[in-house]
Amino acid sequence: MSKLITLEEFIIERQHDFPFATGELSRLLSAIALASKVVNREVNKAGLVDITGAAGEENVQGEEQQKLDVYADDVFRIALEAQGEVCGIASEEQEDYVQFNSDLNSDSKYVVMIDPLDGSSNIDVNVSIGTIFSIYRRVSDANGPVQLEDFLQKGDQQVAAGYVLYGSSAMLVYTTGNGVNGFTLDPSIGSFYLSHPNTQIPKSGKIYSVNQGNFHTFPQGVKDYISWCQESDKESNRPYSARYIGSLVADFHRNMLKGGIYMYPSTAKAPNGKLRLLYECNPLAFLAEQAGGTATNGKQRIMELQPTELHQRVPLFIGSSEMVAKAESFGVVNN
Ligand code: AHM
Ligand code: MG
Repeated sequence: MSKLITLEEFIIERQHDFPFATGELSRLLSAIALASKVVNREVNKAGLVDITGAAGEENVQGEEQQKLDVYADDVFRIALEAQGEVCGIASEEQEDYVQFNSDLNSDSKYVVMIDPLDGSSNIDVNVSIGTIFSIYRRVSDANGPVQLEDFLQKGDQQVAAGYVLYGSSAMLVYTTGNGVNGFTLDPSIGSFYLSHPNTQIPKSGKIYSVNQGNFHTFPQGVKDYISWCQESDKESNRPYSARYIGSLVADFHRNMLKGGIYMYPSTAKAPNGKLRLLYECNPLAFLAEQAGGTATNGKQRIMELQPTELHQRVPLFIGSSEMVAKAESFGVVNN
């Protein structure tokens, strides 16, 4: 039997790859892994206990919140605060960022951006959901309170990012800027094991993922690209297959392993697309690029966009580099 490598062993082994390595980032990642196991346990129980269903509140974007969203948000916040390496977090589920005030956190160097449970419309129907996280070094004075500017950094400033996929297996996939590595949870032992070392997105693929129900309100270039994906052409393996789970983490993960493009363009209802730059697009863009793929808003790299607000939305085209370039060539930004 080849040697199994646990996530914790791997994080420590790779610590020296990280430019500011002092063990803090390693501990931070371990706290995220621990919280994700707790959330995974609840996700797995969701069909058994009466935990699913709307919590009766709307989140800051006016969307209905599910109970597990609230639960996951609490679990990650509590784990990150208790662990002490983080001075504040911003969550898709909270209107404003949260500052951690305890002695443990007062001089911490990191802030975390998190979408605690993405794809929440899939909780009730036993379909994969995910957590997405993004880690930055704070830029404000370490002796004062954490500031909005600590959270409004370009994606290029991320020091680590990753996701947890609660699927047929739970997986944690992350990068610290030295490639992408994936770990699969052995639920009987409660450990993540390295299962997808140095993951690379194929340069091209046969899958396009988009909510085609919005077709009529997409920019003309997106419509033209989709029609092109559906045309027959032996040489370029078309028609492509359409695969859309409606859970970004699951769609992204599949495309990363098999090759493909995921798109959430602007629509009539959502002129800037639906997805959030800080909680969803930047972390996945960092992973995509680290795996050899691309992430753009249709004309510019996601990670070079300057955020102006916490819950900013942006169109997203992400996945295999040749496919994203092809989509862009159709002029997929707003008419
Ligand atoms: P959420 O953060 O409210 O769960 O929304 C994000 C999700 C993504 O996971 C998914 O790709 C997309 O929204 C699906 O949206 P739509 O139903 O409009 O296609
Ligand atoms: Mg989300």
